[in-house]
Amino acid sequence: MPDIPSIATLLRARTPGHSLPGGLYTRDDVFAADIDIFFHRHWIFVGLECDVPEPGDVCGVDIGSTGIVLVRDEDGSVRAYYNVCRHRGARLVPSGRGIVGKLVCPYHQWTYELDGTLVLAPHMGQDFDHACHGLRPVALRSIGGLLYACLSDDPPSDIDDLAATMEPRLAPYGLRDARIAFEADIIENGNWKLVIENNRECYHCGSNHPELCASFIDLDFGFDPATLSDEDRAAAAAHDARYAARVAEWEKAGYPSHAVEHLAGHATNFRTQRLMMSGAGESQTPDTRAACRRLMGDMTRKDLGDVHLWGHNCWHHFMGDHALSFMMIPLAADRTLVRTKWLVHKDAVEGVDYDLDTLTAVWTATNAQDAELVALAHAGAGNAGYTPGPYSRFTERQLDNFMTWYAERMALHGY
Ligand code: 3BY
Ligand code: FES
Ligand code: FE
Repeated sequence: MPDIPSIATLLRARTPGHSLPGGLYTRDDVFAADIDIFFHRHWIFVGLECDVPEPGDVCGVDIGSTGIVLVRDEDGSVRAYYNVCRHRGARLVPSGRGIVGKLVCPYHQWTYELDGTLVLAPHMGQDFDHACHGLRPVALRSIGGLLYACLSDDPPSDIDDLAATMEPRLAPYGLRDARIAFEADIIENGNWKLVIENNRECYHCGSNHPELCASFIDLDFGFDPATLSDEDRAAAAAHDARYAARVAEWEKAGYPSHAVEHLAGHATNFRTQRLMMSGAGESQTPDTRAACRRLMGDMTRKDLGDVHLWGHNCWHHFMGDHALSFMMIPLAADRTLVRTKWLVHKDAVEGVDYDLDTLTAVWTATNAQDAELVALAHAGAGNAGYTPGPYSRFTERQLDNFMTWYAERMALHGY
């Protein structure tokens, strides 16, 4: 029986510019380390302010075995607590959205205010100290209406950089006043890092995503410039010039658009950029035109492209008429939850301002296609014949950037 290499050995065996040694995608001990480091010690995207729009709205979110509950309190602030009762630790609320007056534990009815204070604990005696048994808070930040939580007692401080970059970019989209028009959960049969890899390239788009390709333009020009004909090189240069002109025009109009990347060297992984879209350029819909007549927030224009934001467990698209928010939570080494929310202005009315099928068509199809691709990649990573393969320097450089960040964070946490 050969020795099983340690996680650190697998990480050291990684060849930059290549996919990971298979065990880093498939092994249970790596999954446990990933959850501990990337989901319990880093800021992760957990939901939206519009998941809990009114005081008394709650939303349970499970991150591995650790559940949290998002709560809109009486003052209108969103708070997060561990979803665990301070009596004997029963889970307080089920996962998903609900409405409560107070948070009442189903087991022995300990009762908490929305601000987490314990107000009722029957039969605990005169000398029982309620004040010492409030719900345990979880660090939470709302960035333009996107909720990020960190389960560590010492959350990375560079969440401030994400906030400084995204608050002005998101403000016109009014996410705090948006409504979730539709939500879909998919459990993908693959490791979370394969979900990330799949999301950070569009090498696979042309052959797999006919619906998305109507509007989506790849971030990275997918060709080696050295192999291009003069004609194609001129077309690529014209594309770059058109994009640069759009960015300049958007920025002059007050809409930040240039790329900002915080990858290796940062704790909080993010990348944002305002992207052009193809066709009519308005929205990720089958005909590339706005699906919703009522625009998001204060938006008055439909030609402001797509503000794209990635984190290590999320990706989002903010467009004039609607927004898409994807949260990714690993369930096991080979299973990952991808939760998609389609957002519209809170006053937009289904059937009047938008047709739900038109709104959701592109990403319903794209998610299903991506789930199949991730399952294929995971199946291959567990094959005895698997060896790490080369990322394209032209279309897959973001995969290498992600894995460099991943390996760096693992090393900083002792691997
Ligand atoms: O991040 C996204 O949403 C896009 C779509 C397909 C691949 N990816 C770059
Ligand atoms: Fe919650 Fe007993 S465990 S009241
Ligand atoms: Fe895809």
